[in-house]
Amino acid sequence: MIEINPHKDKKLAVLIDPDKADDRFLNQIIDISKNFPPDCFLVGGSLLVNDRFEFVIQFLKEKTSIPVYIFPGNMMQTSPKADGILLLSLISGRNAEFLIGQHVLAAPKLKRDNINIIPTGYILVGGTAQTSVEYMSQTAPIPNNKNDIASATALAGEMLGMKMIYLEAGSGAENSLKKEMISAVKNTISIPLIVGGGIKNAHDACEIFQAGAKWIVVGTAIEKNPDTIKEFYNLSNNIKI
Ligand code: 1GP
Repeated sequence: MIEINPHKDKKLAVLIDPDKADDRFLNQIIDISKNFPPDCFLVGGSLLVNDRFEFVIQFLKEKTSIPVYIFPGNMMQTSPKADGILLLSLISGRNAEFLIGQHVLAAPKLKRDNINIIPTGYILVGGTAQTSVEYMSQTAPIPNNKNDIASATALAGEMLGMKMIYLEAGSGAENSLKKEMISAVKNTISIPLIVGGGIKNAHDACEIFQAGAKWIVVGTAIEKNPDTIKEFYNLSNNIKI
């Protein structure tokens, strides 16, 4: 993902949860993306109940030329059909399974698949309600007012060789992350910062970009109304709305 549009300073990733993406939704996304293409699609989810993961990746690959990256909820979510994978290590947590265990299980297949791997330090930040990631990973998120802990965690991730830091409020979070925390992390690291969770509109996104995020990830808002891709697209391309 790092090499996608290297000259753009604000990038939009649309998160597709295969369980929530029926054929009608996917076709809507493809239609809108013809004129308002996001910089990439991310595919994945904390828990996938239906068997649509491979299908969604293949569908997106066949219908668009927009890069498709896997955003794995666990290491069963891999596919050679994707352009790459964010190899997430949940560095805010202390659950060895999500720091390294799942990666050991997936490594041989990822090598066989010869897939582009982006080592990503994944930092979960708490909000008002427990999120799926928090529950599924059985890890405590960083409190959302502890900018120093978030910054030190991100820095440790960079020092360990991560290529990106993903600051996550959790899918469907009531509020997106506070700009003070985003700025603090941004000012501490020199690798690109991705921010996601609870971004509902261009106003939220604008604040997050201004605070220093290179990428925003939007899922729920687009599931609720696919047309919101247009406003996120305009913002990430510096087009006045
Ligand atoms: C979840 O950050 C992403 O991992 C997207 O969150 O669904 O709230 O947009 P939303």
